[in-house]
Amino acid sequence: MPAQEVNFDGLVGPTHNYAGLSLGNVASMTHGGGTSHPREAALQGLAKMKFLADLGLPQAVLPPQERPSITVLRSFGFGGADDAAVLAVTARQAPEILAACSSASSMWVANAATVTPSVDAADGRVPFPPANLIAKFHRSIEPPQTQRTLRAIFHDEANFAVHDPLPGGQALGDEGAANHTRFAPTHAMSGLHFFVYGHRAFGSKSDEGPRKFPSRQSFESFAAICRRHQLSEASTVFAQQSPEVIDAGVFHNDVISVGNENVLLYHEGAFVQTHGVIDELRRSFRALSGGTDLIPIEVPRDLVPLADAVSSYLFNSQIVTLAPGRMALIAPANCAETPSVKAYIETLLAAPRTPLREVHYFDLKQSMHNGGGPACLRLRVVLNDDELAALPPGVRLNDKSYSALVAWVNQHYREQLTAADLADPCLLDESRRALDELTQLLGLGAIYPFQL
Ligand code: SUG
Repeated sequence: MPAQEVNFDGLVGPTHNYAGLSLGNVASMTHGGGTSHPREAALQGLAKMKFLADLGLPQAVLPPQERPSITVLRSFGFGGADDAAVLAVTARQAPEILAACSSASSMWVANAATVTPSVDAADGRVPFPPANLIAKFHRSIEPPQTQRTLRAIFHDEANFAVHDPLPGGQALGDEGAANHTRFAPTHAMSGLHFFVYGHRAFGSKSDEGPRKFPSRQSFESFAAICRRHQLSEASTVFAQQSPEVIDAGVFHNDVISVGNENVLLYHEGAFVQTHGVIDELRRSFRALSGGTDLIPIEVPRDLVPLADAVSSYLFNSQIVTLAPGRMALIAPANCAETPSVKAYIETLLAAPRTPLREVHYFDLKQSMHNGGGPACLRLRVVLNDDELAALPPGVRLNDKSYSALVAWVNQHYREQLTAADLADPCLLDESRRALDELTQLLGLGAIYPFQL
């Protein structure tokens, strides 16, 4: 059956702010304490979605989470007569917890789940295991709402299976699709799944991991997902992310490599024994696809130093298929502003040996300042025609829904936010009003704690 890749992009939530919450994420660490611009952030994300939809690519949206999360604050014992009192007492006693519970981090939906298409699944359904995001407190509170949201959108149990997140704490730390790449000759065909982990929870030596920054994704979490999704051994390849790149600020694999169909763009230093990993991917892909060759594109250090790769977010570009054998790079504007990266992209597009033919730069600076580029903002879901028809139509992006969402952002989002604003009870009310209206726009019914 025909199938297409649908990009589900996370809408930036009304509390988008810079709290410096992510150790190991250089942009988040650098911009912590700055003033954010939630309206601009949401409009930048929508502009990227609209561009992809206009290219003829199926595009959909995922709603943000409710923040600040009063549910989580109450569970920590911050009490009061009403929600405004809960905010006030938290702001007074533990502003750092209020900041963490106010993050709009659910916008980076590449971390929402690890999705594999039904063509690869034993039971013929698309599985959605919400990532537990256990490595960072502010993200570890996302999975319950992620699960409710996914259940509202992928409600048709004949076609979709929304799982529980992995249990197991740190040992099973899971960051979702940010560390997973699927290769296939075309999206509709059976695929090879590439899982990149930062560490092994069991049996590894202490000198094998990164020294400066933590690794978030464990080998064991992806092994569990492979078992749950019943992926065959022949259809999976595992690789360890290089500790050196984690220490340079590569907190997810999608900051150092990106794939699409039969193409993999990666930095020379991305993996432990990169060349061995690429050989294994080539062999496995050839065997699984019945002879199609993988096209690995290695970006050498001497053309793009690691620091430029991290600051420009070259590898957090999306690669999308425009027509058979023709792909485009959807890149952050920062790439055009980084001389080594800009020159590299120009050379790459001029080379006839890859399907990459065009580049489109996007100003996503609001999200980028927290370490989220084009690829972080989207969750790729390959859906066949039946599965596509089972989606609530309101989540698809088209001219009409785009205009409605832009008007919705302009009506409800603040122009700017600072840390002090997070304690403002009006911000909570505004956010809830916005989300309540959004669920109606998207046709999702009640999904948030304040609506239930
Ligand atoms: O988990 N930043 C996110 C960025 C996630 C990017 N996603 C992918 N690479 N797929 C993170 O580190 C920063 C929030 C703050 O500091 O306010 C943050 O959570």
